[in-house]
Amino acid sequence: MSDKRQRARVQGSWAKQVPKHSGAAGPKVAVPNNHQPKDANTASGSWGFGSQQTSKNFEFHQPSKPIREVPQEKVIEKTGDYEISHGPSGVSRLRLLSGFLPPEEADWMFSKLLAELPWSQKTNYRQGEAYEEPRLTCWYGELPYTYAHSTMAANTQWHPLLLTLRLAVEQASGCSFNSLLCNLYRDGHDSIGWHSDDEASLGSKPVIASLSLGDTRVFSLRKQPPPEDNGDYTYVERIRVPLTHGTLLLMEGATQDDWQHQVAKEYHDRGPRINLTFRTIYPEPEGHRPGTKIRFTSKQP
Ligand SMILES: O=C(O)CCC(=O)C(=O)O
Repeated sequence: MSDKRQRARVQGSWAKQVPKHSGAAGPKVAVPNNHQPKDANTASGSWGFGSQQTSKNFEFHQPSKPIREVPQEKVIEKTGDYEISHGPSGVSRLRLLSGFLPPEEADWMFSKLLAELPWSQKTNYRQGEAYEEPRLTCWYGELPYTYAHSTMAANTQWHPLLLTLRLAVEQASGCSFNSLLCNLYRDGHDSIGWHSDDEASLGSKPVIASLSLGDTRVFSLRKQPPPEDNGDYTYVERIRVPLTHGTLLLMEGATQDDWQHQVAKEYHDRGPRINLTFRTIYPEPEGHRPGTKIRFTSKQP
């Protein structure tokens, strides 16, 4: 290759050839000898091109906004009580009871509920557009349940196994529940998007008891961003809780005010999973639009 072609072409003229090992670290720039930085504190970047020479100094300015770090996601997988935040609405608490159901019991309960519950796919609405939820559900209680602009009629005749499980969950949690949302994730492609269980019909600071059967899925939580972040979740705290066969998870206190949760899709093999979320539903006041959120987030697919 000719000497000329080996040189870099810069701004319409051929720059001087740079020695291969200049010794300095970092990206190399052709700096003529008579334009070396004068002082170590000034990052001086100058390029001279024959007769048209320019000189520019680059100074370091402290960024006006503090540098924010994305907090590392926490993992909760051991049985215990976890205060996951304090404020702005009070204490948010998770209580995890791994192995709440012994595996052999959880096995036959899973098979029975899979075969005998009236599973169906609900149609929700977002901005007037209908979409099918990516999972199957059924709803038990005295009252219908409205979210995502569609209402689930209540199955008032509880399956006997669900009554047994409700009693066990009430004894463990010290709370009573009048309703149950059953979710069936047929495989890893079924999911539930980011949302809070904060419909007005659930009352203030609801306790939600979530019992998992079948394959493990990751239950994720993310903190609501402060108002000044305008709905940007980049810097919020995150927690992941792998929910295994027979595990009971209680969400208490301000968890539905200050956090959102989801079960994301997974793209490796996942078997079916049933999740039973026991709740208490209150009648909506007269003239109140069913499904109204306390905070204006909406249950996603
Ligand atoms: O499947 C789960 O663990 C979560 C279900 C859930 O978030 C819900 O029913 O609101």
